[in-house]
Amino acid sequence: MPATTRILSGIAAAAVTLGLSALVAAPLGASADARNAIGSTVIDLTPGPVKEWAIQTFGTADKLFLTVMVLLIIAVLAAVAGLLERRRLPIGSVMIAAAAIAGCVAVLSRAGSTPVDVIPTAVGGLGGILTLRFLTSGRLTDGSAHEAAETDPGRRLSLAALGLLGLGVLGTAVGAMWSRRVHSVADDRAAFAPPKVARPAPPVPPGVQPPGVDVTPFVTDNADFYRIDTALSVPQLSRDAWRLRIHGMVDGEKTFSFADLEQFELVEQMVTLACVSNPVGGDLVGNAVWGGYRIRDLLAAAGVSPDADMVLSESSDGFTAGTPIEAMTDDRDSLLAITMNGQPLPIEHGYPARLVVPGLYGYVSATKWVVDLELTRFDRAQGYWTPLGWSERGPIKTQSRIDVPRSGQDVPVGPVRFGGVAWAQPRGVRAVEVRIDSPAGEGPWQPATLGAAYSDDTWRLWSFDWQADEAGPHTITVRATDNTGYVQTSDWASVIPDGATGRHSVDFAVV
Ligand SMILES: Nc1nc2c(c(=O)[nH]1)N[C@H]1C(S)=C(S)[C@@H](COP(=O)(O)O)O[C@H]1N2
Ligand SMILES: [Mo]
Repeated sequence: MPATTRILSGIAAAAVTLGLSALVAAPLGASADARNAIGSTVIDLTPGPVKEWAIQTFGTADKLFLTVMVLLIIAVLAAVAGLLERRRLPIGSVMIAAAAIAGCVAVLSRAGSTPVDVIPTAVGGLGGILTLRFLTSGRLTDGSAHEAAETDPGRRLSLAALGLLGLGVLGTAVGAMWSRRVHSVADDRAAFAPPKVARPAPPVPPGVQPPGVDVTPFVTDNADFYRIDTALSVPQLSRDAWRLRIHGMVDGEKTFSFADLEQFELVEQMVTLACVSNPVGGDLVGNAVWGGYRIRDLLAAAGVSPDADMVLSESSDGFTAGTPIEAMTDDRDSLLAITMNGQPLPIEHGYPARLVVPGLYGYVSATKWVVDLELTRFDRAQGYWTPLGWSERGPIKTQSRIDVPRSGQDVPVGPVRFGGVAWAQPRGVRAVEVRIDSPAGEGPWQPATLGAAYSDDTWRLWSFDWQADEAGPHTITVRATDNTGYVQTSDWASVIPDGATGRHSVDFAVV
């Protein structure tokens, strides 16, 4: 049997394994999907700096990258399994069995899995082994002596392997579509009419958006809002299935259903969320009106012990964040949010409920698909990112960004308006200054024009009118001053352990 046929047989066996397990997993849901479990385990086991590199390099496409990598690794292992499989020495089959067992272990190790969830992987593994045994059995080639020479037995074998490969791919696609149909909460979300808001967010004053310059919109559309999380498949949690358990250092444990929440006052808040992984000049920051219930009210219902100093929140897929209790209970009104810009939360932003805490990076506060709040202490518990090298506290740093000009842009000689955004929640932005340097020398810091302030928990847009008269390369740099009088530092710090510092600069040319 030629090596290419062996490799093809191995890959066909892997495809059958994946296809069969996807089909059997469809009715059971994401918790029974071994690829998902293995991918999530890989994410969890990846060292912090490598994760950070993936976020920096691929941004929101980091999961696509992981999926492609996993498929490549599977293909290589499958080729090796095919090459090693012999009629009497089934090394390839043993490899498939080992992979299936590893898949079962990964499935069982995920939050919320049950023993039934290993069935698809076991069935898939068995199917893969039978496929590989069949293709290497010689059943398709041995008969050749008796048959007319016109069907080349090698060709017959390759066609059979290709056919099985195609079936495997088809099974994977059908399984994925079927699973989405059965488990998607898109309909549940579409049917959700949020209750009446008792205290709407104050209206946006005129003048928040600088005119005549294409800076980021003051309110970020839900569709444009950055998304960062460790979820390989977006958790599908219906309002009926959702519960929030509040426990730990409390007077009495409480569990709320979604309907139970209506006993609390629904309030709206405009809050700018920021990711600790946002590099200087990056776009992992967004501003939205969040509607929800004050976490303070929910915690009060359970009665918090005075010794607790952390709220450890957990999502349905096992992500955790450790938030200082005062950030959850003081008058910044941290929310268990159920709406975003007047819509039910988008599924990828945490439907049906998530946390929104003004002033703290998302990794220590903004748990999406949140189902559990444990009152505990910083000396007893840690959130997801802390053991990976991130700081246990994550207050948002004073930052500013240039949106116009874009890097490398040509600016015609004459008057031009530049602009961007600055944030320092919960302190608020007091001033923004820009400096324009050219080969002729370093320019002075000059005040930018600030858009109207909405609140200290939201970003502020700025613009700067400039007369471009000297052709050639230029660099614009920005710095913000927050309401404590602190001027954004020029010292560069990496995003690890607690957020980047430094000043954003953009090179452009006057032409
Ligand atoms: N369940 C869950 N919630 C999560 C995360 C996560 O990985 N899983 N990531 C956090 C991080 S790091 C950030 S910056 C915010 C991002 O929220 P967004 O995706 O809605 O912008 O979500 C937070 N909530
Ligand atoms: Mo983040």
